[in-house]
Amino acid sequence: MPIHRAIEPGAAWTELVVTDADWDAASAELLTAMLSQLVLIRTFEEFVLDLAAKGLIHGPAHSSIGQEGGAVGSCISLTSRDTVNGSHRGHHQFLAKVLTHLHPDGIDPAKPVPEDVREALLRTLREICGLARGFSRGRGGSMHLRWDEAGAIGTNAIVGGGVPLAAGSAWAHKHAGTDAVAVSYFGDGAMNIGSVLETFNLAAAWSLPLCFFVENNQYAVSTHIAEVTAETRLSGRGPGFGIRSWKVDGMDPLAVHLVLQEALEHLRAGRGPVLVEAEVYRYFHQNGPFPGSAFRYRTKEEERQWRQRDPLDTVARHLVRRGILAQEDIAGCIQQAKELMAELGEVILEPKPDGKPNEKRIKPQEWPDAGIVDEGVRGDLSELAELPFTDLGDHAGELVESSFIGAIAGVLARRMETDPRVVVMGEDVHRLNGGTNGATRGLSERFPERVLGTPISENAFAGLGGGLAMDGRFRPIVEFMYADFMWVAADQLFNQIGKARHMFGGTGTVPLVLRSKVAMGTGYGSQHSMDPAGIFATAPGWRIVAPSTPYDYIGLMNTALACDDPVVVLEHVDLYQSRGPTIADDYDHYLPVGKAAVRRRGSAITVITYLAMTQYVLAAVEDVGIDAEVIDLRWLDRASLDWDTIAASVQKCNTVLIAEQGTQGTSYGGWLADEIQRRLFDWLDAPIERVTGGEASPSISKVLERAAFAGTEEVAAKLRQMAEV
Ligand SMILES: Cc1ncc(C[n+]2csc(CCOP(=O)(O)OP(=O)(O)O)c2C)c(N)n1
Ligand SMILES: [Mg+2]
Repeated sequence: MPIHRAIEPGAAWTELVVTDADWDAASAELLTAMLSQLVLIRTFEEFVLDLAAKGLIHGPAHSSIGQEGGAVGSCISLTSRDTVNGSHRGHHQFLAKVLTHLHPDGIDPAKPVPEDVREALLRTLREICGLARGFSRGRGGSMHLRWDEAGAIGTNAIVGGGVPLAAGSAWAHKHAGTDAVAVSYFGDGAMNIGSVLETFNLAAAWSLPLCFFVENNQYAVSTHIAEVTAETRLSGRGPGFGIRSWKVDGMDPLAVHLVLQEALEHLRAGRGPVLVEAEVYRYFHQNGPFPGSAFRYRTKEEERQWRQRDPLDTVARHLVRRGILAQEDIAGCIQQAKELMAELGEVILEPKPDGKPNEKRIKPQEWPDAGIVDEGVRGDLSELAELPFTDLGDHAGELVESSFIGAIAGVLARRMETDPRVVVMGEDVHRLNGGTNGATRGLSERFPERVLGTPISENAFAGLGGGLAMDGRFRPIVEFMYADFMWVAADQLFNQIGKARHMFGGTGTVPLVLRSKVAMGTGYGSQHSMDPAGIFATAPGWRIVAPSTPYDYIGLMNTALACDDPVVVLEHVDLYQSRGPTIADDYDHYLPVGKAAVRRRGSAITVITYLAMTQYVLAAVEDVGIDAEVIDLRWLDRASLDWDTIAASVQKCNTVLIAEQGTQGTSYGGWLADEIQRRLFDWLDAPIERVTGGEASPSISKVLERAAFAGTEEVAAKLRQMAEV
């Protein structure tokens, strides 16, 4: 008979329960500060729900009424340097962080509401209503609240989507040598999404000062927690990842505060992440002014029972019991908050012309100017203004032949040497003599703290890189072993990193470089062979560079690293072993944004291409013996395309071929063809032609793989066909 030995998890998992003695021991200042915050947040949200009921909130109004105890109890002991982010239900956490930032010693409930609090509430209200003077100029609204100065680094509409970003903030706190911490708030529903669990693991592996704070309100929209997980005690997830975990009554702000005291001690001492599960209850449905029971997924009786545990009432009761405040003081404090919200409403609302009595509308002058709709998808590049841009022909120095892979390792090493903010991360980048291709050769020996071998968790480490970039103290370079993995990390790349600058109203920068390898032709098959350019080009926010020579790699990487936008640097395995002229011992030159290279002058056909296809196009042109002009784009995104070079060439040749290797479906050239014919139709003598791979993603079989993508032969055939017409 085998025997079973019980195994204890390495990290503790406990429930903290407060006693009356704890309530007696709590300072009057703490309890009055809690009361002020609870009243302001509750009253603010009641006002928002009132606006929603009147149809004055465009989009969802996810109220947290009932759940304020978790937010106030946890934020009240954070400093302004500590950071918090949250999810779609984040008004309470955002406001608790903002109020603590403005008044770390507490707001006196007996005094008039301070002017800076009034201003912050108005700005928050404006943001929730989508108005020009909101924190993000009305672009983010209720689900994207950010005020960096207060350490509120952004709420998120993707369930669990903000959690990897918070890990980036925590990494920055730790490696900047501070004892600041990050807190990431999310719901019970988020506990089952990969990016959250990936981040548990990553944060624990790297011992980051990150508090995972789950508000377990038992429901995700109308789905009860017991329907979607077998272990409903969510703090039990922590010990499996080696994370110290607590369960606490989140309806009790003092209990949450006491847990946070313990958690903060753990975090600030550098002992790694913590998980706090706060049991809370939202009084209303997912969204809007009706209770959940109105939608039949829970009962009125259940709601009544939870309301008896109301956090505001609890704090008020103890304040009165201890003789710190009288019942009238509390009523006065609530009344004052109501009057304040009514006043703030007057600032943004006016009677609706021809409306019913008391019917209101947003004052027209409060709305943003529709003309700014596309402003700030990327930055204005002013950060590059002082850079000395040069191209190969501008150098007087000696030219030497260098390998492409050597150029990558060389420029990365040089930047890490000159810029302590540069951090490299990815799978195996720290081993194998420079990762799987040698691109990071020698870096981990020289910069062990800044070359990070990651777990296989693309969402977590791409998101961590994103959070690090948004924090601003570091310049992350994230490596994806294969470009296809962008689908694995799609939320972080496209919903978070790509959209952040615009969505938050241009209030921050996202200086992230993503190195992404195109491995077409290596026999790695359908899931390791894509060219991601077409996807990045059609998603907002990214800049894309596609270097085809070692010199260009150095110049483009340097510019990408200096740029405050996220930039994907495409690398193609066919180029790694190629060689080309570079400047001897010079890794400090920069290529300008938006400058293509004309690799061959000609007048018959303009061929537009990029990355490894450039060499195949040049070979095809020689084969066919046609006088084509070959443009190597270098910069592929909508904002950085070199329209001067393209237009001059089209005006000369009047015929265009766009050549790329990858599949038709995710092709880069489709939208470019559309754009060229819109801009330059009068100069075109024939429809724009394109060469792409087939519909299927390349197979493993060498024959089928070669048939799936385009190369010299396909370009040559197309050029012959075009020449015949
Ligand atoms: C990835 C993703 N899936 C689904 C949704 C739609 N959605 C928004 S909130 C929500 C429920 C989230 O529940 P929970 O995490 O428990 O937070 P709570 O609303 O209870 O605060 C869902 C399904 C989303 N925004 N993101
Ligand atoms: Mg929930």
